Amino acid sequence: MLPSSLVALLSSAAILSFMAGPTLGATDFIDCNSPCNGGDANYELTASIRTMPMMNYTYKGRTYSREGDDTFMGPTMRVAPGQSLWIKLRNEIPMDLNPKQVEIEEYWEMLKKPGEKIKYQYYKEPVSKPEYMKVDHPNIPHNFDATNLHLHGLDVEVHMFDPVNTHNPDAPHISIEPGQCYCYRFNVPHHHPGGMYWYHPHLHGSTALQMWGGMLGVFYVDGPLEDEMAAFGVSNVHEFVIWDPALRAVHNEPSHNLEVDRFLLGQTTLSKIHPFLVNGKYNPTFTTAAGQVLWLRSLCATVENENTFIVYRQGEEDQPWDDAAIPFWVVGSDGVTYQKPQQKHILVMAGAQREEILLQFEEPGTYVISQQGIEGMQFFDMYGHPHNQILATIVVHELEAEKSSLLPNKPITDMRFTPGYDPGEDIQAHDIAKTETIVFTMGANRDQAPFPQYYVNGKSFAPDRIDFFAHPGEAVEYILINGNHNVHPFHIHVNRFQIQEMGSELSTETYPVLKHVMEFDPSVWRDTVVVPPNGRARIWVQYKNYTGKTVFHCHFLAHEDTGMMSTLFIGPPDYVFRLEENLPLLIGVAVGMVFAGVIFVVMGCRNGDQQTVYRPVATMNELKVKAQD
Ligand SMILES: [Cu+2]
Repeated sequence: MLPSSLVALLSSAAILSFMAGPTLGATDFIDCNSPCNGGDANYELTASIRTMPMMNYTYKGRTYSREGDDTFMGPTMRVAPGQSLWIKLRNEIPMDLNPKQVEIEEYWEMLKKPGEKIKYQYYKEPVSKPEYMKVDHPNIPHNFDATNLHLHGLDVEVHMFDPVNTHNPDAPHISIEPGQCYCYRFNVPHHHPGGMYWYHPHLHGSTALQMWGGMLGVFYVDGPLEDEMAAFGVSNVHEFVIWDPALRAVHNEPSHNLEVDRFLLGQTTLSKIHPFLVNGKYNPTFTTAAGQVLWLRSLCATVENENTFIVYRQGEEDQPWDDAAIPFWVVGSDGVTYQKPQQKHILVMAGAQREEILLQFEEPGTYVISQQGIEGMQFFDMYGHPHNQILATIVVHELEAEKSSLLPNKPITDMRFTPGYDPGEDIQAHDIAKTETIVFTMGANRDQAPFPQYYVNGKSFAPDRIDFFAHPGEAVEYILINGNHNVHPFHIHVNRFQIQEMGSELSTETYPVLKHVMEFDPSVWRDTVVVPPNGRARIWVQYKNYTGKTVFHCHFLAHEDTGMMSTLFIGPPDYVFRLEENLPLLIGVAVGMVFAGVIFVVMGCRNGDQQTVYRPVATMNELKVKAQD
């Protein structure tokens, strides 16, 4: 009896330990009093809610800025290639504030009545009761007071899921609740290109809300560009951070309070005003001298809008850009420096893209940087979204004779820079391990929440489902398809790509700016690309050193929060025992073991019977009878 009960005990212990799942890996949550400063570079960020004046509004939103700061932006961070970087993120956003998660009844009420908010009355009919709505809970905006951190464009450890660098395919989002602290530890590789990057929160459900509040900051990786610019005599350098906060007049008072906004309900709230601000100001002024080079390190940190960058002499901004725009030079994109400056007369930028821009004016005067011509391709193109607007003004003074030291020591066209990527690293066709298709589409079904719906390959985001796999060292071709009439900027974490092709079914005659949306140089490395409306982009991603569970998504953050994101696993995932997947096998094993145990016991009993009941005569007689037959 002892061996069979021992077997049963051992097998049930094994089953129980399987059922408990993987032992929880260490996480990087820390006690807020504990230090997080063991890196070569150490930073501390605090998320909180602050009120500050902006334009004619009193603005209240979630921010990394601190008491006394006159900007919504967080502190600038900097690291050198090869350094370790530790960031302590503290969440001081008060718990349980508004906005509450949108109730299903509110969606239902809104969707019943097509009108100014809902253009899409010709899609699936609404249902007769809110309880009949099809609800996709993970993709309804939520988690407003929790947060986390994304280092956008950096080639560092995966850090969307807990802990940093996780290889557990079931790992949950890093979600830092009010009052909690997290210690992010990164290793910036020696080969990392030096340039302009940025950081922002990335918790599914609250990314757009927190970015509308101003949770963003600039991040630099040291590189040769700054010294090389200084050597050319380029010293008039400014950041140019474009941002589209959601402002809303409340009770005719020029104030805005994100806390009372019913976040993203329908995503088409007409009461919102979305101006473009530059460095947190409406139409700020930059100054330079004739002949001097003005270096604008630009970041398009918009939540859900693209914009153009066109330079005009003031008063000429109504002229076609092909005739009247003043050319400028771009010397780097998305943190990667070019070897040679490229001349442009218009740039179309979408959320997350960075461009290193050099401007040089021959004549004194006043100039403007204009955003225009995007109507028809902006998200929904609804009233309330930014249309034509002056982003900034540039005043160019006469160069005084004694100030010739302000001039560069060579023409911009002759400047050469150390490229962020060696030209020998360009991806070749024979490097491509596989081709995959990624389709961005929207749904506008009035029987579903959230509304509208956002999909990648027909599916909304599911954090526990792994959608794509890749391996370090391999290059993968992705064919990005945009099935919608508005743009979706594609961003992939950890690794960069080169664009091979872009196209659209729309007419560049009807949408002249589309020609510039589709302008690309296959040698340029990017981490974000605008997938043209009703169009496509074919890209080659080079997977490098870091592995684990991460994501790619649309960088219109409201789209991402409502489903337009996919999980991506780089390298082999850790084995994780999933009870629901393995239950049939487990039941089979358990039943088999019980059966084996029963047989063992029965056999044991029968052996025991033979020992106690001795019937030699009967048995022998039976055998004799058979032998005689
Ligand atoms: Cu999108």
